[in-house]
Amino acid sequence: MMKVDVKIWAVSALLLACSPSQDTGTEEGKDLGLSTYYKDYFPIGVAVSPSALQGVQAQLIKDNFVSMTPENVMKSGPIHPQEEVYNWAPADKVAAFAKENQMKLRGHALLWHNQAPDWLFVDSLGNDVSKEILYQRLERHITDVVTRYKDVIYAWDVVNEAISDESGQFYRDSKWYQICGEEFIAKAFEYARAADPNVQLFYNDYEVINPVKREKIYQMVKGLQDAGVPIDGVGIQGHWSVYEPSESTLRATIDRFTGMGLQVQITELDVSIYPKEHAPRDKNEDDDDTFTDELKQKQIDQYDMIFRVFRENKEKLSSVTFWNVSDQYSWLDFFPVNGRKDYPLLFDEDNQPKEAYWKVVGF
Ligand code: 9MR
Repeated sequence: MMKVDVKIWAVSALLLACSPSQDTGTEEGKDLGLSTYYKDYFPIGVAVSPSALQGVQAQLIKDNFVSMTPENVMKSGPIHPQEEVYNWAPADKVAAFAKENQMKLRGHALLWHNQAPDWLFVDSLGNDVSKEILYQRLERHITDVVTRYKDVIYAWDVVNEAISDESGQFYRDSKWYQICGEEFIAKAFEYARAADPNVQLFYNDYEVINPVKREKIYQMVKGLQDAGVPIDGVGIQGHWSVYEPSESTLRATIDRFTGMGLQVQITELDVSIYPKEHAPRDKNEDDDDTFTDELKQKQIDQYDMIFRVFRENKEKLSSVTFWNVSDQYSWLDFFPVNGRKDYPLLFDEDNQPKEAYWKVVGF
């Protein structure tokens, strides 16, 4: 008898937990977890460091997210610091957590101008290597990293941020571009496809809401597709603010990349409480980092709009990922203004859901 009761209770609890339409579902204190509310829309992920995978944040991650992206540990500098040295342990930890908890994992990032190791670009005398040598190194790096996580990673950011922010310049003037020209982009996708025929391959960038940069990204991606380069999707990072984007700009941004036959994902979402700046600078006396009621309301409204647009575009978006877990720590505490606290996420400094969270799940 006892056993039957327990079973009935467990089944009802499961039904309750899986149903976003329960009218009590969005009341504070009866939280189903962010991803459960969105289970009929798109998977929701979060960028993590290995240190977030224990204690309070680990629980928060398990309760709210069904996907993860390693914030730093799979980038080429951290994971491949010297030509013959791989630092697998931190990345393995993220991969193991994903497997243990049946979470999806996005790989980030195989080729980036930032956080790339110095050895990659120079010979033993410190001179730039030829493009042939750079391609050999890139192929080995991509093959080794993609192969190691083949069993758990479903999508890779293959090339990150190759387009310039300057309106008069198409490609970013990176070490990759200086040595190889634009061809390195196609090569990276080809090496990744050869290492894993099944993984989804993405181009990922920020400031896609800027119409000039967006058009350059579109043209580049279209060019890759037309040339038969194995690209499966575009990652719109989404480092936004309470002041941008507007609803019409957000819609235009998503729409530009749909209809290409590619996946579109929001890969690095956060909503800063400050006007957006892209260059690092020192903190000055005008930098007030009080999270005022007015800013809280602006952030609630902005998150509300963003997720409404995402929901309306659920057929076009295959995933939405937040960049960091909670306001306890975010990369925006150090950038662009070092030491200026930001509050960009849906969970507060104590890892509790903010009002913006309740707004996002209360549809
Ligand atoms: O969040 C990352 C931060 O911890 C690193 O210090 C920084 C290095 O530049 O990279 C941050 O992540 C970036 C991501 O890899 C690519 N898009 C922009 C992200 C924020 O800068």
